[in-house]
Amino acid sequence: MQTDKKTLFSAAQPSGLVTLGNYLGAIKNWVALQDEYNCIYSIADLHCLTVRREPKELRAKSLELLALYIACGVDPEKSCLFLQSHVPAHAELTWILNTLTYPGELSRMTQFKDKSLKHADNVNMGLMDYPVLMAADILLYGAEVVPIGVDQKQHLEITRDLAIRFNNRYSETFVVPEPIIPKVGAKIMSLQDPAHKMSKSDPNENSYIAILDDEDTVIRKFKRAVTDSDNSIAFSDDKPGISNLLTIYSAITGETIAAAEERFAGKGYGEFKIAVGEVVASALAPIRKRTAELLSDKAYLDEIMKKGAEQASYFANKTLSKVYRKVGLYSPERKK
Ligand code: ATP
Ligand code: LTN
Repeated sequence: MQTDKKTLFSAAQPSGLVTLGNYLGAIKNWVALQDEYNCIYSIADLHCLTVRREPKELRAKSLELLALYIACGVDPEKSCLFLQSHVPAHAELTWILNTLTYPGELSRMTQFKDKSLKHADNVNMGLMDYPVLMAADILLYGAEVVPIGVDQKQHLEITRDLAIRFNNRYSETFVVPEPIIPKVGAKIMSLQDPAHKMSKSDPNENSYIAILDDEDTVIRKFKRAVTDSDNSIAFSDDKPGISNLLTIYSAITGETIAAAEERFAGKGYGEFKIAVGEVVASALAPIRKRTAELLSDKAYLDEIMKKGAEQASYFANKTLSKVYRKVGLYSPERKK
């Protein structure tokens, strides 16, 4: 890792299938930013425990997500890739930050409210504390920028608040991070209900595209996408289904939304949906193939995550020692 560049941190949860929303809102951007920043990308397995998981599945998904990051173009030679649970400093800094966090500010978080409704039988402290662990992730590395989808913006704001609060109470310690939110693709909507974001935890499989879906499945899901009864391919607030498809087309091809509208002017919805399906399917096919290849070489993936955890620990422990000192935790003199 080069230190003359600004540091960037981001993560995703190994919580199930990675969707086209995760790819366009986050991971695609991670790849593009690798040369400009000193990038650290984590697999947020501790965050994942805030809802009930099958332990065996969580383990498998963690490895799969690492393979997927690499298959999407995150280069382990350029960026640091590691599992959050392999660097204990994340949990340790969370404890310190908890002492500066008020329950009221956590219970107001939109994601906490949504997930409490969705998992009403398991509203645990971890679910509420989720943003503090996320703040620890970011602050440990002095990250100046954090590429995320729109849904995580509120968590970045609390991260900034905690950094400023700590700095004010104990003296300048943390960098106050800025979000990077993509212009197109920051909030991909469900294909079945364009009023809601595309989410891997949606029980209706037709509502999302998984990055590992095969070509026929991708095209079939786009053919079934919910649109309006009108027949003009135009981006507008009262046409959320078609607008979402135009956004996906534009984010995948790099063509502007206006150019895409022109390309499909006068064409029917059926033809447009197939065209979107085809560009998405051909963008995802090489990722699917590469993920399978990588997963067949577990030793290679284990090596990458071990090296990543070592690199990450070095920076994280340095920050944590500084924090422990500033808050007044005693440390014995080191012998020379
Ligand atoms: P869940 O849907 O289970 O709550 P998630 O997909 O929101 O999970 P992560 O896997 O941690 O959670 O998200 C990884 C990244 O993908 C985050 O930066 C998030 O903002 C982004 N993201 C998630 N859904 C979308 C979406 N529909 N559109 C754009 N970006 C998204
Ligand atoms: N909560 C995030 C995943 C995440 C994250 C982070 C993102 C965990 N720690 C630090 C950016 C920075 C989500 O996308 N659901």
